[in-house]
Amino acid sequence: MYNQTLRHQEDISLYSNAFGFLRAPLFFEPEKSDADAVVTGIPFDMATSGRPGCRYGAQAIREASVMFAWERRRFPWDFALEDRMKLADCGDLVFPSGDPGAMVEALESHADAVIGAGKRMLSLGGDHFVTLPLLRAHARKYGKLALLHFDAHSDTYKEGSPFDHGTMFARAPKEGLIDPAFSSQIGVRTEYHEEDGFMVIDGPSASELSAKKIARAVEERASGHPVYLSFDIDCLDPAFAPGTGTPVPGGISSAKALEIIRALKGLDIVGADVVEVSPVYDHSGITAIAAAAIALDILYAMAS
Ligand SMILES: [Mn+2]
Repeated sequence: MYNQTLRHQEDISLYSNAFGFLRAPLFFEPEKSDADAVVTGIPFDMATSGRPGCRYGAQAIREASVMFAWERRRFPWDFALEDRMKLADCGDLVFPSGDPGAMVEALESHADAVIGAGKRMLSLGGDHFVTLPLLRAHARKYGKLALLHFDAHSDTYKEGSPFDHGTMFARAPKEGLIDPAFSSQIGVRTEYHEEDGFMVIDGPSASELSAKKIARAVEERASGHPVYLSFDIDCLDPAFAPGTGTPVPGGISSAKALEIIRALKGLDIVGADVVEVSPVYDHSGITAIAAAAIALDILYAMAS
């Protein structure tokens, strides 16, 4: 079993052996660990409308994350994550395959236990549908949330089955989990409707505006409310993230996404996920590497 010190032993190579996200220790009962933040993989892609395969996403992000584990104080932050946040990885959610309803039940009860123990969650998808049960658990603990949503799609589509990765942000306001009036969507470049009530900084605007300007607009919108950050990797242009189910050309770069996250100051980010990484469509692991960097900067933003 790993412990925190192993990560820093210089004679251990970064890539070998078993490991959690950022080589964090593996705890299969995370609510009993002394970690401040818990990483959970969710190997679920049954709600995908396009190309499947993101059930393998969490494992690919973990594997990519080891490349960032050697940096104690991550560039360009002015503190080291481990000085403010103890991290554990509880592996992947266990649920009966072929039963999306059972996944929802398993994820809600897992998230209730982790959040109930006072820990923050970083969840690695899986398809974007996993955000809905995660929002339910977070709203039970924190009340109505402000959503900060990075995506090529609004995911507010009204049609679809009960398990559809394009419908969560139509359902979440109806269930009272999030308030669009406090919420922002960054990078959308497919059809969306203003009457859904979100502040949308669309793909071209997100490329053109400065990261600071975008971050200030998001903060103003969410001010005073607990924030749930959901990052669909297809927010990035397919040049930076080809390994995803529903890629849409015209997105922001990985550099811009990192700049926006790093510019977020004083947001109370109570939970986050990075979803829709589909390694079967990836090349050279670039999508998983981008997702791992984004996930790590989200943890820094949580801790800042
Ligand atoms: Mn999405």
